[in-house]
Amino acid sequence: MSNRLNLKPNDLSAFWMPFTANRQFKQTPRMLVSARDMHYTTDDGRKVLDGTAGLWCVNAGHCRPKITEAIQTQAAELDYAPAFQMGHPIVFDFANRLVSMAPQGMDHVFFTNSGSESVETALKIALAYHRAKGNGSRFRLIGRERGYHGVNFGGISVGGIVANRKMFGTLLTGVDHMPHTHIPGKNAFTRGEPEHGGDLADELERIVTLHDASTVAAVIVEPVAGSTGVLIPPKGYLKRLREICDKHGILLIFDEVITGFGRLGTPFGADYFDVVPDIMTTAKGVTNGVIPMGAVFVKKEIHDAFMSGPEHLIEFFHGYTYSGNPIACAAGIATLETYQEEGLLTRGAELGKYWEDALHSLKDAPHVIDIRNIGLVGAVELEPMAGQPTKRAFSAFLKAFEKGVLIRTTGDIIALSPPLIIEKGQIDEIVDCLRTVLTEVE
Ligand code: PXG
Repeated sequence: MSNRLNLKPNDLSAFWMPFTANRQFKQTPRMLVSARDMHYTTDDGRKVLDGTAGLWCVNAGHCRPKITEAIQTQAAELDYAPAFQMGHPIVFDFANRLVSMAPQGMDHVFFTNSGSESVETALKIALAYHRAKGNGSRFRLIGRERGYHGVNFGGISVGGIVANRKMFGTLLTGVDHMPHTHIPGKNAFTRGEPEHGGDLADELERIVTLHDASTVAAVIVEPVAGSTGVLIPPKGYLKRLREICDKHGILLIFDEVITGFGRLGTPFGADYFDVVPDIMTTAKGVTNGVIPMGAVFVKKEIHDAFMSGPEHLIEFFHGYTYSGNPIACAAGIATLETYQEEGLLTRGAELGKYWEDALHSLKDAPHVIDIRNIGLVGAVELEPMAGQPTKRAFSAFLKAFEKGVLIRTTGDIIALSPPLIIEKGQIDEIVDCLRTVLTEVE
């Protein structure tokens, strides 16, 4: 049934909305009923330019025919196959295609259904890998302040976003955090990678010394921290993390749920920064956001460490009913083909300079205290209203939506991450809208 037949549900109360101000939303709902390419259409027939690729996932734009058709065909041919002890051809095909585009040496992939599940999977692989190698004392996991790794228990434990952690008890034990790398006093209005803060990677050395390397299993970071408001790693920071991990036999996990699939103008963040992790978590853009899916990439030696013992036994006690779901794989293959045919995984590099100049033209707009950008990601940080943090950015979000542009806010930071098919004129549209909004908000 089309949404159009049921444009205004009478009762919005049953659905408890995720990460949403439920009461505010239900008083003045913002309903999207259809989408195509760069635009959503609202229930009152307005077109809204998508400045956020949905939630950082619709990298090829909306309702792309190839993806839609692949899903329709697959649903009619093989809807579901058991994920455990059975296979179906398309999941092997998709895995092969994914590893062929992955950073060097990452030649195995484990399927999940979301970024959060990819993170749990990666953490479990790291712990189990060390145990399989006879290093069971390596049980500690190191994350970072302001890191976002989804909402499951492992992810919020290594994550560093206070509101996502404080309500949920003791979380995982044996976790520590490196400091975040946001130093606005020195790096405000940086274009691309900031000059200052690369030495913050040495904090990992301090933490490893405190706990002793023999207890540390893995370090997990987002190459560019997205959810917390687009924190771009200072020059040299990720390379230094890699060196310290290598020195101490610690696995390095890149959470590429946002940076994967072209967001930075390279296929993965690992390519952009020329640092290859041991494990890489992805989701979102792997299927253009259309069907829930995640994929965890691992290096051969990690995978191979599990392949021992009697051959009739399960090697890794982990997996999901929907791991490698056929319809998700069909969506994923059509997504990769669309990215390849249209050069979308490197389009961010071509448009990056235009995007950067456009965003930084907002430097003199009211309330702006910092602007950051990399690839096709950007953030405009606002001075919070006295005593009312987040309110100014949320008002900006509401006003921009009224004016026909979808943005995201986190705290008092406006985050932008449009579909990679965006045209220059549409970049101007986003920036012009923001300028007007910033002059109108209190
Ligand atoms: N890791 C990272 C780095 C993420 O950005 C997740 C894991 C979890 O993915 P799932 O699929 O479980 O949601 C994410 C998700 C935002 C925003 O606007 C960011 C995410 C999700 C929704 C909104 O900042 N990132």
